[in-house]
Amino acid sequence: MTSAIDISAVFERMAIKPINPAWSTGRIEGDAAGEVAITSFSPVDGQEIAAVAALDEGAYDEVITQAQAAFLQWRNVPAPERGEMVRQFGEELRRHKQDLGALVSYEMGKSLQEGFGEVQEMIDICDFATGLSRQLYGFTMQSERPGHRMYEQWHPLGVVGIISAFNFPVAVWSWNAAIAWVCGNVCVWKPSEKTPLVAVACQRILARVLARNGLPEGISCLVQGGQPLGERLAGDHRVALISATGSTRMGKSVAATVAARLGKSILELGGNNAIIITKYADLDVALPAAVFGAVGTAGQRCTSTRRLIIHEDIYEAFKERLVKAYRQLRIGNPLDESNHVGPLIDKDAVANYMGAIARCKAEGGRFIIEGEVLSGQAYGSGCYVRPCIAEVSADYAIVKTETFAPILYVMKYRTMDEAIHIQNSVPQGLSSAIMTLNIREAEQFLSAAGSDCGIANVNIGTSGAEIGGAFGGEKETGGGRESGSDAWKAYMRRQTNTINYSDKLPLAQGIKFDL
Ligand code: UN1
Repeated sequence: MTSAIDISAVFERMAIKPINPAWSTGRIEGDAAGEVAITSFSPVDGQEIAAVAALDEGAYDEVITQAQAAFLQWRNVPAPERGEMVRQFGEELRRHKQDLGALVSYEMGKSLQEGFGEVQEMIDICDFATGLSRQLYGFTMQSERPGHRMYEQWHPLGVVGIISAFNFPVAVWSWNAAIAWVCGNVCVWKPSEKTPLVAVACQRILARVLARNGLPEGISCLVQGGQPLGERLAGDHRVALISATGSTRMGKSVAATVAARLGKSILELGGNNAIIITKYADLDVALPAAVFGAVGTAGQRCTSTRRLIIHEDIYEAFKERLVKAYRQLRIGNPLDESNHVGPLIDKDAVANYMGAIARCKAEGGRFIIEGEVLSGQAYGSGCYVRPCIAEVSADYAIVKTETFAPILYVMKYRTMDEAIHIQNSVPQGLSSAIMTLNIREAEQFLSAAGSDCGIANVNIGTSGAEIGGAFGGEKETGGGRESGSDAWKAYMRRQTNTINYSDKLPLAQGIKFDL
C-alpha cells in the first residue's frame, strides 16, 4: 500500500533532513552514522520513514547548559514580547498545517482529519498563550500593618522538561511549551521514541521563528532518546518542572524521581473514561459520541471512551444501534479520508489488544463485535485491528485497566447512584460524560457526589477536549493540569512581596520587640 502523501516533498517543504542530527538545538554536530539512531516506522504501511540521531551522553549536559544560558536571557524579555514569539509560531503552524498534519497522520497512524485537528490544537494554544502573556495576574492583598503594601507576583521557573507520548505527538508538547514560554521558561522536549520525526518538524519550524527574532535556540531544545533519557531528565535538579504524559507506570516512576529531589511535576497519565447513557438520553447524539470516543485515534487517546454504562430500559435498543454502527466502520489507511479507523501504533500495541481481549473472555466477557488483527495487502503493517465491543460486568479486572486500543466495554445499570458508582469505581480519573436531557441527572453527575474525574461532560463524549479548559485528571491519572484556564500557574513560582513605606517597623501579629 502506498501512502497518500509524498513524504519526501513534505520533508523538503519543512526542511527536515532525516539522518542528519543537526536539527536538535542541542547543537549536536556531525553525522548520524556511528551514532545511536532511532528509526521511525509508519504503522500505516510498515515503511521505515527515517532515522534520527539519539542524544548521546555527553551532549545531554551541553543541551541543559544551553537551555540554562537561554533562560537567563528569556526571563528578562517582557511577557507580551514572549507572547509575540509564540504568536509567530502559531502563524508558522497555520502555514504548515497540511504538511505537519499529514506527517503526524503518517508517522503516528491517526486519520488525516485528526492529524489536522492536532495541528489546530497547537494553533489554538498559541493563540491562547499569546493572550495569556498579558494576563499573568497576581493578587494584591490588604496588609495588617500601617504603611505597608502586599502583593504577589509570578516568576518563571527555569528549565521545563516535557516528556510526551506517541498518541498526541506534537499537540501535548505545544500545550506545555507555549504556556511555559510565555511564562518565561525554556523547554527541553523528549518526545516519544515512536514519533521522533514530527518532533524534528516542529523544532525546525520553531527554530526559524527564534532565528528571525534574534532569540537563542536554547529556548526550545529537543532531546531524542528512550526511557533512560526520560529518567535522566526527571532526576536532573537543573530541570525545575517535569511535565510528563504517558502511562500510569511511567508516571509513577517519574513522580518518584522528581519528588526525591523535591522538584515539581505535572502528570497526565492514563484514563478509563466512561459515558453514562441514561433513559433520558438523545440517542442520536449518544451514538456518534460513543463510537467516535471508542474508535477515534484507534482507541489511543487518554480520553478515549472505554466503558459505556447504559440504563437497562434502553440497553438492548442502544446495543443494537451500536453494533450496526460498528459494522459500518471502514478500517484502513488513515490518509484515505473515507476510512474511519487507522492502525495501532505498533505490533506491541496489537499484542496488548489481543491480550486484553483474551483476559476479558477469561473473566466472562461476551463479545458482541469480535476483535481481530486484520490481514491482507491493505493491512501489511500488521498494526490494523478491528474495534470490538464486549458485554461485561463492571468489576472485571480488565475493565478497570486502561488498554490503549479500540476495545469498548458495555454494562447495564438501574439507578443513577449505581451508574455514578460504576463510573467512579476505576483507579483512573481523567474524562467522563453523561448523556441525558434530564436536568436532575445531569446536575447530580456534575455535583460533588458525581463524577470524580478531571473532565465531566454533558451530552458530548469523553474525548476531544478544547484547549481553553484545564486538561488533566485525578487518582492514577496523576492530578496535573495543562493547557487552558489557570493551568499556567504550575509553570511559574509565586512570590509574596511585602513593602514597608513607613518609618517604623511594626511586626506582624502585633508582636512587640523594643530595642
Ligand atoms: C491525550 O490523549 O493525551 O481531549 C490528549 C482530547 C484531546 C487531547 C487528548 N484534545 O481528546
